[in-house]
Amino acid sequence: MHSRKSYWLPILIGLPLISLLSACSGVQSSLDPAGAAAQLIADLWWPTLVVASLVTVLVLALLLIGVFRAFKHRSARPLSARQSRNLVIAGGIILPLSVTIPFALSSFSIGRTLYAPPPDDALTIEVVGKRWWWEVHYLDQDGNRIATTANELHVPVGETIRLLLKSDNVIHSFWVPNIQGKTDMMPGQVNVTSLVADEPGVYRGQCAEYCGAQHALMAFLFVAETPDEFAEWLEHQKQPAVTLETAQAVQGREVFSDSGCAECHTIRGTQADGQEGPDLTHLASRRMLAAATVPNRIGHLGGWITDPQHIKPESLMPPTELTPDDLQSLLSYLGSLE
Ligand code: HEC
Ligand SMILES: [Cu+2]
Repeated sequence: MHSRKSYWLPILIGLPLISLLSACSGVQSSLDPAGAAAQLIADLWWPTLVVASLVTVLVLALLLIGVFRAFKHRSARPLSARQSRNLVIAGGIILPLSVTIPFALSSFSIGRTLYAPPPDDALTIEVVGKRWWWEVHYLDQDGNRIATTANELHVPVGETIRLLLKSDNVIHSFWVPNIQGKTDMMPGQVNVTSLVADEPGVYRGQCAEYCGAQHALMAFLFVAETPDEFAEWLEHQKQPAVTLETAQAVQGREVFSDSGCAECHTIRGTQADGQEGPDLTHLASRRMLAAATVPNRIGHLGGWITDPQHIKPESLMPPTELTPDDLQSLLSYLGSLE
């Protein structure tokens, strides 16, 4: 018959193990690499984990042996001066150096690879850290902005991408754990980095430098797709907003310009040219709203417009009071911006 004890032991060991392992995969995990840089980082991380664990076990074992001996043989003779010295040289100098030097060297060499300058003709994307969202510009070979979007970065797989990282406010940090390491976004400075996505997929990027109230909800989606899909997407993003087909959408465009939205938001191809908030020209083509905080569905969109402070307290978008009719038209307009 099983005793209570034999039943609990597997649970006690198994549960933490399962929760530990679940951190090894997913759309925001540096242990589930889908890009060359993330692969290098993971390749360094695993040996570090193994060696650091062994060192911890070794140190704790020595400590326990010492404590045990001290209690058991109170009268035991202390080590001779020579033995003590050898112990310090071996355990205090040789062992730590032989562990840390190889790691320092490989970390340095990986760092050099990670921050190697991208090729001159690489596709260039400018990302600006905002409070608390991401402005994204695609540049042509001459550095002109050809398409602007927000909170969703698309890249073709297998191609080296040059990123120009900026901020016009506080320090943010650009990080897509599955693809690359963190790079800070500093006001008054352009940090250049590069990345390659190896596998198509949708990953989650996260601001990695505390930047104020909504830092935790400053995320974005990183969409790696085939070169054909990417070219099609970019071509579409370059276009101005679609022509409106329903009377309700036309009415919604009026609501948009009469309710102050246009002062903060740009919709290319219309009068709206505000700069404070995300470009909404192709809002309906995005998967999420408000820096990957809520899914881009009509209910969430309505909730966001009437009360953004509920979804992201202290966010820089004010609430807007609208009649139900106006809200419906506005939602129908925004929903048409594919
Ligand atoms: C004072 C400036 C301001 C005004 C006015 C304003 N917004 Fe915004 N809006 C913002 C900012 C800033 C954000 C980004 C908030 C965040 O994610 O933290 C935003 C985000 C959004 C988003 C999410 C976009 C995305 O890519 O996720 C939508 C949609 C939106 N606003 C629609 C509207 C509509 C519709 C109105 C008018 C009823 C409006 N906004 C009025 C500043 C403004
Ligand atoms: Cu930030």
